[in-house]
Order: sequence, then structure tokens, then C-alpha cells
Amino acid sequence: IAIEMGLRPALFLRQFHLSYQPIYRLSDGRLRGFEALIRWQHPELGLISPHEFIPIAEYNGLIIPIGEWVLREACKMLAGMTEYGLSGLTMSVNISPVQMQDPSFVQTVWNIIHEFGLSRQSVELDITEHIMMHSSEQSIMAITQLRAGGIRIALDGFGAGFSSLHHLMELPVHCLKLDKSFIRRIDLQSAERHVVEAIIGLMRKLGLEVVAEGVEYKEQYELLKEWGCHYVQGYLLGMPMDPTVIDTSMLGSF
Ligand code: G
Ligand code: G
Ligand code: NA
Repeated sequence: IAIEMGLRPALFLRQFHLSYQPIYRLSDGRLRGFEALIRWQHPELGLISPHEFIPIAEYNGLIIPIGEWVLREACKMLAGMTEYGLSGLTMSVNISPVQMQDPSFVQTVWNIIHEFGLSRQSVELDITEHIMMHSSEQSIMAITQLRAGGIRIALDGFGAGFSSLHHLMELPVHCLKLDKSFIRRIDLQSAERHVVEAIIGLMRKLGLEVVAEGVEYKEQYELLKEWGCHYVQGYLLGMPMDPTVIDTSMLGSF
């Protein structure tokens, strides 16, 4: 209840901020870009995880203005980074299925990209398969339009829950994000090791890019590189960080 009550004025009271987690390219070890992750600093409850408040915001509709704020803030950050020498990077933004169902979403994306003079290929929208559960036609139409307009679309959390290749084939995505629960055990003689290697091979044949999430150990990094995974994200490479600690030295190789 406290969360639900507090969520309404949180945007106006500027209690949200974004953390940025770096994503690195495996071929040359260089920075590819960042994923924007929302944080809510509540005056009494402290830092609240998006796991707790995003579902509530989706339920009461606040995800629409909150999601628009996230997209604008992340795009503004990308424009600022470009200006200060961190150029050629991508910004990944998580998009709720509820936002995708909003008929004005596609126009909102064009407006924000235009507002900050960004190239469309520099923005990546992370969607989940939950998108296929409600009004999937509206969502598929929106994704198709965004994709046709040059935006990158990544399917997030692949390997967690009910991922299916069927959904993957139906959605015009260019990138797949392998869930951290999948990556966790690849450095052991586990089933995941073979599954992840096979998925990377399959995705490469389909012409899709793969980002491995939750990379925590050098052994995982080396295996993913060997298997031809394109990008890595995780504590080994960098925590979600406050923009005050981001600087051009991050452009160097990992
Ligand atoms: O960093 P982490 O604890 O923040 O993220 C927890 C979950 O919240 C992740 O699954 C992530 O996808 C989701 N999340 C983080 N930021 C956003 C956001 O801006 N919008 C949406 N819809 N989900 C987000
Ligand atoms: O679901 P989504 O992929 O958007 O998740 C991002 C979440 O994963 C965030 O909560 C982020 O803090 C967390 N995260 C990022 N890197 C790592 C990692 O290396 N290990 C673990 N356990 N969590 C991570
Ligand atoms: Na994500």
C-alpha cells in the first residue's frame, strides 16, 4: 500500500533516477553501450527495486508516464555522452508490455529520439516475451514499425521462465539477451553449458546478435567469447552505475 500510494507523486517529486550498466563487445573487448535501469529512492522506505514497483505501475497505468520519463532520461544521457566523447554507443531501455500496447508509444519514441538528435540505431528497446500475452497484435505492430524505422529491439530474459523459439520467430527482434540464470552455471560441466553454446550457434545462424547477462567470472567471459557470443554484461564488467562515475576511460578495452 505504501508503495502504491508513494508511486503516484514519485515522478513529480523526482524520486526516480537511472543507473547505467555497461555492455561490452566480445570481439574487441570494447564498450558497446549501456543498459538504463530505474531506481526509486523513497523518502521512508529507502531504495526500492523495480521488481517491487514496476508490476504495481503496470497494474495502475503509471508505467506509461514513468516509462516515458525513463526513455527520455536515457536518451538525454546518450546525447550527453556523445557530446562528451563517449560516441558511437548504444543505450538499452527496458520497455514494459503495457507501454507497447499504448497506441501512442511509437510516436513517443520518434519524438524523444528527435528531441535529442540521436540516430535510431543507437537506441535499443528491451522487450520481454510477456509482450505476447496480451494484445499481442498491437504490440507486434508497434515493434514492427519501430524496427522498420531503424530502432534495435532486443528480446530480454531469454532462458528464464517460458521462453519459446516460437515467440522469437514471431517477433522482429535483432538481438537476444540470455538471462543471467542461464549464464550462472556455464563454467561448470552443466546442462546450461551445452544449451548456451547451442543457442549462441543457433542465433548466429539466424543472423541475430546475442548479449549474455549476469557474467560474473572470467571463465564465463572466455567461454562466451569462444562460442561466438557478441556482447557481455554483468558484475565482472561493471555494476549498474551512477552517471557521475562514467567517463571516457571506459571506452578502452575491458
Ligand atoms: O537492476 P535490476 O534490479 O534493477 O532490475 C530489476 C528488473 O527491473 C530487471 O528485470 C529489469 O528489466 C527491470 N527494470 C529495470 N529498469 C526498468 C525500467 O526502466 N522499465 C522497466 N519496465 N523495467 C525495468
Ligand atoms: O532483467 P534485466 O535483464 O533487465 O536485469 C537486470 C538485472 O540484473 C538488474 O537487477 C541488475 O542489477 C542485475 N545484474 C546485472 N549484472 C548482474 C550480475 O552479474 N549478476 C547478477 N546476479 N545480477 C546482475
Ligand atoms: Na533488461
